[in-house]
Amino acid sequence: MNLPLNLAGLSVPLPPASSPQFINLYTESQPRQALSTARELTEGLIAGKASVAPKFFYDGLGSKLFEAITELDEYYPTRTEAGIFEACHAQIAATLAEAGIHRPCLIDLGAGNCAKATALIPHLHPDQYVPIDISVEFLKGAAEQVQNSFPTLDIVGLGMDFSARLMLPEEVQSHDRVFFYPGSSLGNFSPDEALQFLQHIANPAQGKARGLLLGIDLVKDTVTLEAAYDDALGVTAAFNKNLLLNVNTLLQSDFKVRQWRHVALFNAAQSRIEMHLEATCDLSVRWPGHERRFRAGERIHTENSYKYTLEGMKALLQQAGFRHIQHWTDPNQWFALFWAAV
Ligand code: AVJ
Repeated sequence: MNLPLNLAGLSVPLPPASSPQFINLYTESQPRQALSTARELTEGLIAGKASVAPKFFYDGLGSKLFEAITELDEYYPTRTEAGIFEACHAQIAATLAEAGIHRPCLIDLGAGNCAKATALIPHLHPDQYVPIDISVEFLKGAAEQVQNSFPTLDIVGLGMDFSARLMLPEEVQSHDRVFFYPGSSLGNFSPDEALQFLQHIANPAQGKARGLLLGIDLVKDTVTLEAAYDDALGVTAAFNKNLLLNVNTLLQSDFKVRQWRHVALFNAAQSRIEMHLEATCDLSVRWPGHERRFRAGERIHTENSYKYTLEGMKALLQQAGFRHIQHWTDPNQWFALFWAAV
């Protein structure tokens, strides 16, 4: 907090805050959270078609592996989105100003290393910056870096699993909220779930949002898409397999990483990249109270990453209740940035 200090009637500003506020609402160490996580993982693992939700990629190492993915040649989304921001930040700032939003509260959903917001903050001049991520320790470090770059910015970091429910504490400024959902992370939801999530943000009584700045990956040729999720170096394979190590920690299970193979494919009918882990031999996994056998070739579904068309995303945003929808894209139309007002 940057409150003025009152000395003999003189108001002397304090030096800038050196560390951001941080509120952790996702505490794996708390028995209640640990129990519901164990239930969720068990349910997915004992199902006929086994699955683990993609939020379980992001332990400390997972967040670092994802950061490495964003630097790969094959992984075009991060680079392409950054290019759109660079080319269009003045138009984006003008769009917000036209909507009467001058000092937004920028709420960064799945902020990770906060790199995208760091590039945007000098152009949007937020009053408050609220990075949110499930990877709590990683986010703490990133929020401190942002504070170093912008010493006077009011930052409220939130450790939170917002895929379940987006509930913001009262420390988050309630006026001029702009939700920032970059990187195409909305693509992890099915279109139905995405609609529900967007409806929640667009509902004035719930999100108290003025608008949404959304980055979304677009449908393109299968070769480009599949290469982005199966890179030559094997970083995405490591990112996918690391999920098993995180599950071992959370569930006390005994997955052996070497028994699994990374699979990424574009499911054109559903317009989504799918990632799976495939058993390379007959094997069994044990955790307290359970055992699951896998046949060689059997898979655990770990991620869907839906790809949209410009028209499809515009329709979804309209259906969710947003207005004045605009978008910016790169010359190849590989990625799009949408503005949607409430
Ligand atoms: C963080 C969900 C946007 O789907 O492209 C990257 C995650 N998975 N490589 C994506 C991811 C494999 C990423 N999102």
